[in-house]
Amino acid sequence: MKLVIGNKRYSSWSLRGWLAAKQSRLAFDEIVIPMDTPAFTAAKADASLMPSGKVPVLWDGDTAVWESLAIIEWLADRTGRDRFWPKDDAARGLARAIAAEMHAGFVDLRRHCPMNTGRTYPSFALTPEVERDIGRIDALWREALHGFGGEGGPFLFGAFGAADIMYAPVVTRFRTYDVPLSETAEVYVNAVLAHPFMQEWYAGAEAEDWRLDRIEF
Ligand SMILES: N[C@@H](CCC(=O)N[C@@H](CS)C(=O)NCC(=O)O)C(=O)O
Repeated sequence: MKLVIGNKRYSSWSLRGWLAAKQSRLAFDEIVIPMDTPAFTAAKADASLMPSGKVPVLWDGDTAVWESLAIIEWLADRTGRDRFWPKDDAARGLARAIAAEMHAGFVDLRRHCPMNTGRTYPSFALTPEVERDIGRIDALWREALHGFGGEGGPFLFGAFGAADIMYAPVVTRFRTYDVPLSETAEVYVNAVLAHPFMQEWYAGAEAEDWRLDRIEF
């Protein structure tokens, strides 16, 4: 398999695809194409690399799978649902719902607080719309963590899985933008940032020397 992604410092959707590939435990090659470069523009026009013009894209042989949730589902089909989703029906229903809500929503948070793994902005001024997104995410996390988190791990549904993968870039944003959270959510943020896959991603981001002025404000 190969996974086409953007900059590790900035590409939040790429992080989701990459975490899904890591979580599958299947071997994959990583193709990093820095965004806002002629190489990225060329790749966007190349259907043999980026059929939707966006990253991430997972190539499994000749099959391309884009959209982070679709990549998770493809890999869950390949490796077994339990690696990604909770076994319990009620937990899995909630996990799927909150993963889908992340995929489709939280536009204000995503727009105003772009992912940047290399920076922190202490006391960042949040708009009311962004605060609404944050409040909703904090409540969803608490619902998952209080309902099912005791099953064996510090992640949303016990063990690290699809819901954590979908929210991992939000976790980085909460740290970058110094977002005040509930105690439960703060503990969860620390657990995700300490996960070995996240540490590996941060190290990769740190090693990059591409910088985008539109994000480094
Ligand atoms: N809904 C898509 C979002 C993919 C996406 O927006 N990727 C961004 C990078 S984080 C991208 O490729 N942007 C480049 C562009 O739109 O030109 C997913 O779940 O993967």
